[in-house]
Amino acid sequence: MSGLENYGMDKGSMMDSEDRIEKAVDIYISAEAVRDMKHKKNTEDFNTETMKTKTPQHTGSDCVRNRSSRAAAVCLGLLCVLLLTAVIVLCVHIHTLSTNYTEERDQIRINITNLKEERDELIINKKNLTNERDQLLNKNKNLTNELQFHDGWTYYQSSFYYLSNEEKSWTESRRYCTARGADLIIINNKEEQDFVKNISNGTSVWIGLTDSEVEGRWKWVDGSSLNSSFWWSGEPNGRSSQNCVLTVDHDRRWPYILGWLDDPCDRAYQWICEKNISQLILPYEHHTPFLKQV
Ligand SMILES: [Ca+2]
Ligand SMILES: [Ca+2]
Repeated sequence: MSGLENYGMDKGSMMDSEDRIEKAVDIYISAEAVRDMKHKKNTEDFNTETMKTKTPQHTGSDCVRNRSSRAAAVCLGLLCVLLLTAVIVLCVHIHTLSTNYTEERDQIRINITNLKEERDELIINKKNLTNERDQLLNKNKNLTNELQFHDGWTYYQSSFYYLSNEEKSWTESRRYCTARGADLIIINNKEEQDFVKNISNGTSVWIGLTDSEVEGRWKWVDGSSLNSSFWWSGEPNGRSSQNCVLTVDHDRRWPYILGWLDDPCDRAYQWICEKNISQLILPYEHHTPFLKQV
């Protein structure tokens, strides 16, 4: 009995021991599991904390880099746009300048052409003026040579006048004048009449006025009609018997007469020749040598 009991007891003890062992094992396993889980949890918590600690830093740097990259790209784009705009503006400006320079160049060429034409005209004008100057110098030389024979002639308002010392008929008097490239005086105005009065020195002189062609139609020796007249009172009065005119200024024979008279052309009086300066300027070979026979 005791043996069985012991055996029973031992068997019961053994079973308890096994249960305890199993329980202990279970507990151990549970503890290990709990420990593993705790360790795992701690590890996860650590990783989580690490992530929490590290993630913000990692994310901020990327954002900064991203922003910097975008800013750089934007700046680069703006710079490209600015450069492109500058290039376009520069090209337009260069094109405009080129167009302006082309127009100015063409205008300058036109001006140069015009200036060349003007220069050529001036050269021709200079040549013509030089020729005219030479001709005038030659005429002046001829005139100077003629004026060397100026004795007895008086210059007044573009004409030379010659008062004769001798007396001749109207026709002979005129012939004397024309033989010297002159003619009997033509009195155009009061000043010339007064001039004649001054140089005639109280004598009566033939002037170049006649109505020998048509009675009463007075004409000067150059064919011009009578405009200004200085007839003495009652003159002309000779009709067809008196066809030539003399001017009288306190002549000793008629001291009371002061003016023009018609008188017979064959009577002898002094006379006055007149030659306009323009006749002296005519080509020397085209007129009668002046004054050489005075
Ligand atoms: Ca008459
Ligand atoms: Ca008369």
